[in-house]
Amino acid sequence: MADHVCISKTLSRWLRHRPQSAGLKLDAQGWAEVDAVLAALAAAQLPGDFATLLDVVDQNDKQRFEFSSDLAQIRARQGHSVRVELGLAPTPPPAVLYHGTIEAFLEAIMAQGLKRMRRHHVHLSPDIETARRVGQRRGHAVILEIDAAAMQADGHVFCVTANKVWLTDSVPPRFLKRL
Ligand code: HQG
Repeated sequence: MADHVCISKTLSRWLRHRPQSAGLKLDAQGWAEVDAVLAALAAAQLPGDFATLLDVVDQNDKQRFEFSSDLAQIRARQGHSVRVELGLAPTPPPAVLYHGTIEAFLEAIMAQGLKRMRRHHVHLSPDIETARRVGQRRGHAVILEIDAAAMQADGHVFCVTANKVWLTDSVPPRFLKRL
């Protein structure tokens, strides 16, 4: 299992942020060749067999990765800092969404709104529990409620990933409420 976490963290780094650090190439939709990923894992002294990779993708706590239908390619479902086009269709959001952050960021967030920072999108959660988990990565979580219905009425576009992360470009302060 320790191996699984290590492989998952390594895959996140390669498939979202630094493919070149492992000699990988991502196509425009973020896909890498599975064979190249297995070779890179082996070169990094990690298990480089397909069965383990299948297991890591399947068991991943947040379902961060997906295979192409022919299992020849693999990509991260979201969270990229490298330029990729995930090909997600705009989707009407639920009336409210949530974002977990920490107190230290609040003043800036309430002044500027939620910005995508180093990622391609602002990441929003469908429920408070998930938002709390996201915020807790950094300390004591503060939960913001987002008036997604009003944002959509205002022309903001939302997409949802297969693992239920809602993505949008930015959230202006007027749509944010601290819970
Ligand atoms: C904050 C993980 C100051 C924002 C998680 C957050 C999620 C601002 C941080 C996914 C700001 C960015 C995404 C502003 C936003 N001023 N701070 N104007 N606007 N922030 O990691 O949402 O494990 O890029 O509140 O579970 O924390 O990677 O975004 O604290 O699903 O799969 O700037 O990443 O998933 O941090 O997390 P991040 P996030 P994975």
